[in-house]
Amino acid sequence: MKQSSQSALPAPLIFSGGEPVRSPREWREKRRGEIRELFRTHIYGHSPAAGTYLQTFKVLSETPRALGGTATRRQIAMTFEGPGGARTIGLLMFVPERVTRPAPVFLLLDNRMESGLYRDRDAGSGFWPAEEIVKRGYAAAALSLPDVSPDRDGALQEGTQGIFPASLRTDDSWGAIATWAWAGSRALDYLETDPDVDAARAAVVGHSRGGKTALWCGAEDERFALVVSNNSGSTGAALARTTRGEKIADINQSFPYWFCENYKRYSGRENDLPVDQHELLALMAPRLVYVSSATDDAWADPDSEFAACVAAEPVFALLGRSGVGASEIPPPETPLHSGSIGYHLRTGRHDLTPYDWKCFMDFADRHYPLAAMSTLAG
Ligand code: GTR
Repeated sequence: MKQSSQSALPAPLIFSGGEPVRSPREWREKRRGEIRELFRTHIYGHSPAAGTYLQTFKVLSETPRALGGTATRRQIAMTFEGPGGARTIGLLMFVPERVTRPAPVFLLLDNRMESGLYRDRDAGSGFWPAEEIVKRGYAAAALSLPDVSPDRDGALQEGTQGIFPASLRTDDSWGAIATWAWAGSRALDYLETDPDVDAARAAVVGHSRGGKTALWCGAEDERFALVVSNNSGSTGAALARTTRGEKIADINQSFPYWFCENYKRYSGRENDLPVDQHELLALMAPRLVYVSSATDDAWADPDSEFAACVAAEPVFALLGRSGVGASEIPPPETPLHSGSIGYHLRTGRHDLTPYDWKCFMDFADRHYPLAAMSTLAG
């Protein structure tokens, strides 16, 4: 494995054969695929290719004047069929009512089932502040991850993976995180068909295990314009080699079903991994990526999350984008929003809060081309 000169991290701009990546084209056409394949084989697993299953979408309900009259609530059933059977997943969304153009969308990969609070009524949730999102002219969509695949060991076949026979699984097959991420892409398939949504301005957001999922979703699916990882930590934004929080051995021990079987080989052997997490962030380039940390979240290790942002910068630079724009972690409540890698550190514990959402939307407002933004009427 090639190491970069300043650190022990694998170098994203050196091919596995040792040659440097010399142009944006070499990155796009060869190196990006090489790195993504390493992540698939050693960490997250391979997800099924399009064409190996059928999918259908059905709008189940449409409720105007929701969220205090500001939004239409829409519930969609996404059904998938494969050789092992069929599974249906619900997608919940609110689209702003008073818009003159399709709205850009924030899709939350909801690991806490908080979005369910809004299924039939206007509830309030700091974790998914749908009212605030809509107020700012964005559509708010959410997928409940346990509905996609239960968050417990031994249950992959109960979830969406059950559309394929278990006998097809290999050591580099998708784990729960990749299954959740795959469902995020299927939600985007639906959103592309929704006339109220500007799917070219779609952000995927997740917290913690959902943040790891959002990153993998954005790495696999280049249609997402913005990828947001909140407090994602180990096997999310935090560098495996430097983290002082959760290690690969810890995560494989507690959550043996999240990643592919091959990942277990790296428990206690971080330095043998052919990639590190800055390269996952680099897979988003030249799109927008956002990492957020919290001061009391030592298990996710803010320093290693920030260091991954810095180490991803050379790839963004090669593609003509600026990165996070600082080499030291900023003080709390001082978001870094100038480049294509956004970052903030929030005071407080491991959580997804209205402050975090405000930062994500500020970042999107700043970087999405103005012409593409929906405009609130009246
Ligand atoms: C922890 C786990 C972390 C993180 C967190 C969460 O128990 O060790 O990797 O994913 O759960 O999802 O809240």
